Amino acid sequence: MHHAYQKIFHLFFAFLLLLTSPQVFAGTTGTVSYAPFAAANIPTLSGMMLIILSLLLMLVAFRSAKNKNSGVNKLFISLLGVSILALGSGSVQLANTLVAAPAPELSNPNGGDADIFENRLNTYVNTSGLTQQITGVDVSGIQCDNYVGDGSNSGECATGLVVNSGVSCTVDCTAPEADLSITKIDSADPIQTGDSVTYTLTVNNIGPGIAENVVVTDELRFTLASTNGVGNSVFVNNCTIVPVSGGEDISCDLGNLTEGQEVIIEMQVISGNAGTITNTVEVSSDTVDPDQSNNTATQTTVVNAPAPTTSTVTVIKNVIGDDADPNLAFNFVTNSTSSAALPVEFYTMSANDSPRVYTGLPEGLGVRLREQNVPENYALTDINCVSSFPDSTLTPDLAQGEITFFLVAGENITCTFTNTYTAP
Ligand SMILES: [Ca+2]
Ligand SMILES: [Ca+2]
Repeated sequence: MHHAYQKIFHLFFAFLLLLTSPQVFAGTTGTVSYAPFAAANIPTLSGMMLIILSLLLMLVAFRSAKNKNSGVNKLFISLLGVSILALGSGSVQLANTLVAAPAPELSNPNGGDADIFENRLNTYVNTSGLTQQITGVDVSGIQCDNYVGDGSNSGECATGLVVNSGVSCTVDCTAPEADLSITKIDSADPIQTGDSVTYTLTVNNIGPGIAENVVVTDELRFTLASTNGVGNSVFVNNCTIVPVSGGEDISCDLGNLTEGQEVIIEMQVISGNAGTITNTVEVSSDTVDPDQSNNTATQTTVVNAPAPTTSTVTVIKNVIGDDADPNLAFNFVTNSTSSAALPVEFYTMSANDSPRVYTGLPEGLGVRLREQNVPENYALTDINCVSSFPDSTLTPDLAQGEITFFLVAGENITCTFTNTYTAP
């Protein structure tokens, strides 16, 4: 199929690219801070929450002492509040004051900091032998869009998370995926041979991440007639012709595309012959694309041959009957409303003769085909005319042995005159 296209089409491509510069990120690391956890029975409260709670409890204890003078309850509530205040304050202080050497694990029993690295799933195993609590996670200086940090993600190292000995938490800084898409539309369909059609390719990064090293490939080898077909190609910006087995492709290096970034490529095609242009483009990048279904686009464009403006008339001689002589000549006369286009012609035809063909006849020409002086025992029994245009009215006059009609532009009419042999 593709070879057929190669024979049919001669294409001319011109590309226009709209690009912006790629985005660059710094490559520093972040930090997970942790500290020993002293109250495993209250695992879900953050340090600040513990302070607030302890202050409330102390307020309750104060009012209880003032209003009810209930010694036992006052003492109990006051002690509880102070103990929680101490715990909460300790947690906050540990986060601010304890600085340990960066470690890939939560290995220091006294707490510390662990590095967070870009482009990986950072996993922190608590090997300290004690229960630890995450006191802070800093990803402000690194590319880590996958990290949520609000405690809603199970297993994520979030501030306040209690990590039991031997258990791990994670900070997901894997590179985000980027869903690239490409579409291709044609400016006209169908077109005529010699016409041009402009294909518009639209590349879009749906995101969420940056698509790195985006390349658009047009498998021109399946579309073009030959290498001569791209001899006159003009490419702007980053599109180049790439020799491949079986022909040439087009490759466009678009660099990095940020989320939402769109690139328009315009491709002009000039058809050579009738048929159908089928062309496929593909977009790819170094970044993981979760949806490959929108990475290719195929467009077809029908190319019609220009409608003929002149007409053709064909006369066929047919003779039937058991004893009919296929070599017997019958007399014909053809004339028209324009002697220049179709002068009066007298001629003979037998059933063995090739059809008589008149070509290049102009639109509106009136034509008369007539069989006359029919030989004895060969009655003219049918005049059957067929037009290439179904709407044409063709009414023979069998008694007169003739048919007249006016030609429509591009019309082809074939008339068969049938004589039937009748034995004497
Ligand atoms: Ca995609
Ligand atoms: Ca189309």
